[in-house]
Amino acid sequence: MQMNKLVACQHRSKTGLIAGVIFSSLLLGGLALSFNLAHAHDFKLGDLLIDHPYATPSLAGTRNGSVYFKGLRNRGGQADRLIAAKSVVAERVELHQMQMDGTIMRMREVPAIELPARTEVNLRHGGAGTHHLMLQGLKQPLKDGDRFDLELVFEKAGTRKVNVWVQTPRAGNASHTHPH
Ligand SMILES: [Cu+2]
Repeated sequence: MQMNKLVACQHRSKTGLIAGVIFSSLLLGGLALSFNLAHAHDFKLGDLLIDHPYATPSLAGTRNGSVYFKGLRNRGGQADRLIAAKSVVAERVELHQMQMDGTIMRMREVPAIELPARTEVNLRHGGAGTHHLMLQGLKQPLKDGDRFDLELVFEKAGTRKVNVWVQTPRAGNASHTHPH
């Protein structure tokens, strides 16, 4: 619809043609941008790439939630550490690690998540040894489709605000217990 109007105006005059070309570029640029935003979701901070932060919808009756990442990549030659996080949606955000305790999977709070040089750390949900961020005291339940800001504090790289997408994980090992 809009494209047709632009094409029509391009035939009117030389000025119209130039304006039309500029408007077309802007329009196409806008389309390309929204396409990228819909499909890619990552944040950069120095050598760090924070890939797709996501949270799972709240379980009924709980006031905590977990934030995961597709990955946290350190592309630099120097190790860094994630040392803290905070968000307005929760009273407190803790760094957690899953650990096997006999046959039971438990999680414990850790002071930092190590990001060795030239390494990608897996922070997806599930699995012994994996990390996640724990939202404690959620002000309201997280619902599928919600988005919220989260501030990540790295020891060397500094602070980066990222946007977390609330989504139901695809079929797989989505469940781990949160005995808080
Ligand atoms: Cu946890």
